[in-house]
Order: sequence, then C-alpha cells, then structure tokens
Amino acid sequence: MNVDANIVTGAAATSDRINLLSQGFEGLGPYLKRSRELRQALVRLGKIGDKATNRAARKLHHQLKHAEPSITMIGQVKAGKTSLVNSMVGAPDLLPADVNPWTSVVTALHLNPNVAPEDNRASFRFFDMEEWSRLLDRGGRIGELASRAGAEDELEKVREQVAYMREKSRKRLGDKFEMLLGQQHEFSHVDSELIERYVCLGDDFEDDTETSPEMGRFADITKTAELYISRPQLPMPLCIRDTPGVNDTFMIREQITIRAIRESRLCVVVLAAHQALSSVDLALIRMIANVKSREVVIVVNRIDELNDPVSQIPEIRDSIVRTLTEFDGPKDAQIIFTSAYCANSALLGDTDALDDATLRKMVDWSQGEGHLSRESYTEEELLWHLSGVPQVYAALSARISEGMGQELLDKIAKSAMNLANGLNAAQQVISRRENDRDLPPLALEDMEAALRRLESKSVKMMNDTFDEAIADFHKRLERSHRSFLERATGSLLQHLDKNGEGEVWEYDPTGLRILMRTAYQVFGRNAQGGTKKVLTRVAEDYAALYHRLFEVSDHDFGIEAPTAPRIPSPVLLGQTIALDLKGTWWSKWWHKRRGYRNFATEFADMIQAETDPIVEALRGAHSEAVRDSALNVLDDFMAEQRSILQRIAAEAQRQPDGVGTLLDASSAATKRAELQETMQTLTGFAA
Ligand SMILES: Nc1nc2c(ncn2[C@@H]2O[C@H](COP(=O)(O)OP(=O)(O)OP(=O)(O)O)[C@@H](O)[C@H]2O)c(=O)[nH]1
Ligand SMILES: [Mg+2]
Repeated sequence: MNVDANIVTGAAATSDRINLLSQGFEGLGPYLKRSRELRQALVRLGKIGDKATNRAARKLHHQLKHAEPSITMIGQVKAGKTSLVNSMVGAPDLLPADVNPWTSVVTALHLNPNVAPEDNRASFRFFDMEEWSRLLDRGGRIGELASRAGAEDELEKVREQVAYMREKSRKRLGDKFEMLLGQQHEFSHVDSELIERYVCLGDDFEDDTETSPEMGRFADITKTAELYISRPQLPMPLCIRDTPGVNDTFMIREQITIRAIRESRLCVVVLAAHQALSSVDLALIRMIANVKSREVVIVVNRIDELNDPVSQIPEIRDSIVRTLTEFDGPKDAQIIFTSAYCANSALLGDTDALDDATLRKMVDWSQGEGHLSRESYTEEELLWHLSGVPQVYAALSARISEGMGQELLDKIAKSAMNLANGLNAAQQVISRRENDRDLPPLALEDMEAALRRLESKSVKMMNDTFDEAIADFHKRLERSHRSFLERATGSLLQHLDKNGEGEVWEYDPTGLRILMRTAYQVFGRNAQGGTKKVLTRVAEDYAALYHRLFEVSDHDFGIEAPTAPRIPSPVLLGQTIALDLKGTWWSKWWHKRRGYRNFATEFADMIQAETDPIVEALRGAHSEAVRDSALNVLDDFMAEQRSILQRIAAEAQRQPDGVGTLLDASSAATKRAELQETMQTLTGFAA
C-alpha cells in the first residue's frame, strides 16, 4: 500500500482486526443509554415488589437486553450480498460466496455480544414434503405464470430443470431423502465446512466427491439456516439475513425473498456498481416499493471495480434516484457505496489487496465525500473505512434507534409502569387500612366475574373494530381491482382499434399496485387508529375496576394502555405478475390470440387470474395477521392486569389487615419512597 495521506504503519494482529467491526454504531448510543437506564429501573422495581413482580420485571429486563433487530439483505444475483454479510460479521470466509443459483436458502446470522464463543450454534431446517412438491411440481410461481401465459416452451424448460434437480437430490441423499424432509438439524458449533454442507449447492463439488464427500450434501433441501455467533464487538444483538439473488430466470426464489423481507424490519438492497448504471432490476424495485423509505437502505457494492469513482459514483446515485422515482420505488431511501472486497481484505490483513491506482482513486473519492475525517489510520483501518461497511452500520444504527428501539423502550416502559401501578394500588390499600382499622373488608367475591366480563367485552370491541376495518378494506380492494381491469381493457380495445392485432400491446401494472397499496394504507390507518382507541378504552376500564375493588383514588392512579402494533408492509404486492413480463412471453401470448373479442375477454381473464391471488392474500391472510397481532397485544395486556389484580386480592384476603407482603411490610416506608421514585423514572420513557 502506498498512499501518502494519513497512514500509520504497522499491521494489526489477526485478533485485533475483528475490532474494526465496532465502528459505525455511534448512532445507537442514545438508544443504548436509555435501554440501560430502563433496565436499571426494572431491577429496582424487581427489588421493591414481591416475588411475582420481581419475575415480571426480570422478564421485561430480559426482553430489553436480548432485543435483536433484524436486517434482510436482498439484491441481484452476484451483487455481493454474501461477501458483504461476511464483512459485516467480521468473518471474511464464513459464508461461501458464489453460491449456485439454484440455492433457495435464507441464512440468518444471529450476532450476540452477550454470549461466549463456546455457545456458538447452528440450526438447519429442511423443506417439508408439501413445500418441496410445490416447488418442484409446478416449477414455482413462474411455472404457473408460464402456463397461464401459454409459454409452454419455457414451462418445459422449467420442468426439465426441476426434474434434474430432483434427481440430483435423490442421488445425493439416497434413501434418507424422504425421511429428511421437514426435519431440523442442530449443531453446537459454526464453521464454514458445516455451512457448505447445508447451504452451498453441490454442482461444483459433484465430480469432486473424493476430496469432500460431505460438501453440499443437504443444500438442495435446506430451507433456512440459523447461525448463532458470539460478537463482543457489537453493542447489541443483531440478526443479518443473507438471501439468494432475486433475478434468477425462474423466479422460484421470489417468494422466498418476499418472506425474508417480511421477517425483518430493515431491508438492505445490494446492487453491483457496474450494473447499477445500466439497469436496476425492476423486480427488485417492485419488491421494495411497498416498504417504507426509512426501512430501506440501498447499498451499491463493488465500487473498487469502478474506473473513476469520483465521477461515476455521483452518476450512479443520480441514476438510482431517477429510476426509483420513475418506477414508484421508495423515495428518499439512503444510498451507500461499498466494497465488500476492501472490507474483507482489511479483516484478512491483506493490505496489498488494492493496487495503488485503485486505492488512490478510492481515497480521493472518500475524501471528497468527507468520509475520511480522522488524523491517521492504520492500513487496515483505511481499507475498512473505504469499504463503506461502517457507514452501512451507521445508517442501520440510526434506523434501529428511531424505529424498533424507540418502540421497544416505549412498550417495556409501559408494562413496567403498570407493574408499578399495581404496587402503588396495593400501597394505597395498605396505608388506608393502617390509618383506619375499622374499615369493612374489601368486597372481592365478584372480582373474577368482573375480570371475565371486562376481558370478553374487550376482545369483542377489538374484533368489531377489525370486522369493520377489514370489510371496508375488501370494498376498496374490489373497487381498485375492478377499475384497473376496466381501464386496462379500455386501453387494450383502443390499441386494437388504432393498431390492429399485429402490433403487440403493453400495459404497465404499476397503477394496480398503487391502487392496492393505497387501499392497504387506508386499512392500516383505520386498523391502527381503531386498535389504539380500543386499548385506551380497555386501560380505562381496568383503572375503573381497581377503583371499585380497592378503592384506590383515581387522582394519582392510572393504567398505561399498551402501544398498538405496527402495520407490516404489504411486500407481497411486489410479486411478479404476467403484465410485468414484457418481452418474449408477452408477445407470444399476444400472437396466439385471434379476434378482437377474444383479446378483451382472455386478457381480462388472465389479469384476473394473476391478480386474484394477491388480492386474496391481502384481504385474507394479511389483514387477519394484523388483527391477530392486535389481539395478541390485548391478550398480553389483559393477562398482565389479571395477574396484578389477583395478587393484590389474594394478599388482601389472606390478611384482613391489608396487603403487606406485596410490598414487603418490614421496610414499607423506604419501599414506598423507592416506588414513587421508580415510577417517576419510568414516566420519562414513554414516547
Ligand atoms: N471486486 C469486488 N468483487 C466482489 C465484491 N463483492 C463481491 N465480489 C465478488 O462478486 C462475486 C459474487 O459475490 P457474492 O458475495 O457471492 O454475491 P451474492 O450477491 O451473494 O451472489 P448470489 O448469492 O449468487 O446472488 C464473488 O466472486 C465475489 O468475490 C466487491 O466489493 N468487489
Ligand atoms: Mg449469496
């Protein structure tokens, strides 16, 4: 390495290089500080209360400490997703790059600073029989698509590929094949040999069985790989999901990617620099168009391959922004430029990885952007900075703190507040009874009945809210669907009038997606607003119940309503439909039709067949999942309240004098003061 600027010499030892990983997390600082403070408050709360309160506080503490934000990496084939994941994990050779395109495996890496390396483990799950048959028999969605579009030749090709794959897997796995489907394999270590066996497909190894008979043995049937890895360099647990590239010919993996995006709150889209200018995959844009801008980070990788980064990078940025605007992608998504190659070279200590000219160009670019700000860097540090990985982590840190982090603090603080509220209620009962020994006993006989009434009324309120929101959503979806079909058919007829049948007509389905997305957004707003209203109402009802049963003053007593769950993005709207497939398939479909009327009816039928499953999934499974998560929050809340109320009641009934042990009567006065103080602290956490 020979760059004049800023380099201090001396290579870092291997074990030190992984410490490069700790850069870029400054943005998590405020969140982590709040999280620590909240955990301290929980520990205090646990000490003030009885055993049950202590247990509940510890559970909340655990949830906070082990919260694991998840990030899904998606992108074009060979953009460098896997290489980038390796560098973000600090293990350049962990996941094999260049995985065979037939792989369908999503690899989740769970990085945790709180576990020891001895506790590293891995778990691999295989497709079950049904998933496997669906994948093979119909050749995935593209098979369905091809058959609908009448592209028999293509379909035949898919079938051949699939038959080949099936045969190969059977041969490789022998008699065990059927038995393995649906199973899960667990290991108490993680290494690349293991990963190759389960994740990396065997084409390259097939003729090489002598050297490594185990390689790629299970990869055909592996559905997910979960790796649990100790990483003390990170400030908190993180999960990074590596997915297969999306633009494979047969789109079998599209559904897999859609599912993987849904499993994470954040999505990193990886593009290769040399492709980014010429073409940004439209299927990719469609997929992320339905995710919020603040939940997408775009990474342009392989910038070390650019001839002139200083001028090309701004061009690439502009071009991506233009394409995103034109094709209705996420506005304002942050764009970061990376080189996984530089990052992994830094981790390996290979400081000569870049030739001098390339290094010079990258340094010029980075200085121009103001990325290189420190006085001096070691050679590894310089490469690490040029790689852009710290910037990727900085972007993710900001998103985590403002999104999941804030929500988690809010949620845990509210639960903690309610635990404290319970103790506070108990305390009010105690002091009143201490002050007035002649008070009649509390009337608690009908508490159980009152709780049940409150619970069933609450569940009904929530269900009624959703029945209404979902019914309205169905109407909107149907209206959008119908109006799209009408408009498209109208445009088709116009085309036929003007140009006749000879000329292929194309119609962009973006409009349909926008309509359906709008319908979904309205539903999301209604569902969330409605959920919030119900939860607030339920919290008031509980406060009234405390008031009635224990005669606590509502002056300084209330119950915190839990936060309504967030509405998941409708990622499935992005799946490819026949209208997206311009080019040969479409023109084949077109040329097979004859006669004006045929076009119109067959077109309408085809579009209906293509869009029905999306509409069906949105109005069915997707909206019901939103209802379920609202009901879950309600259930948890009710269970929390029930257990607090029951404990106060049990104590009060056992000891006619009051509820002493709940607050550990021996040191009641100090504990009261501590409780007030802790409640004060907790109040500061709600958003
Ligand atoms: N020069 C250069 N090559 C890179 C970089 N990142 C990845 N590569 C190379 O690009 C090829 C593909 O990298 P992978 O990490 O397998 O890409 P991927 O996106 O995971 O590919 P699929 O999983 O097949 O979609 C490999 O040969 C890598 O060595 C980079 O930043 N610079
Ligand atoms: Mg890969």
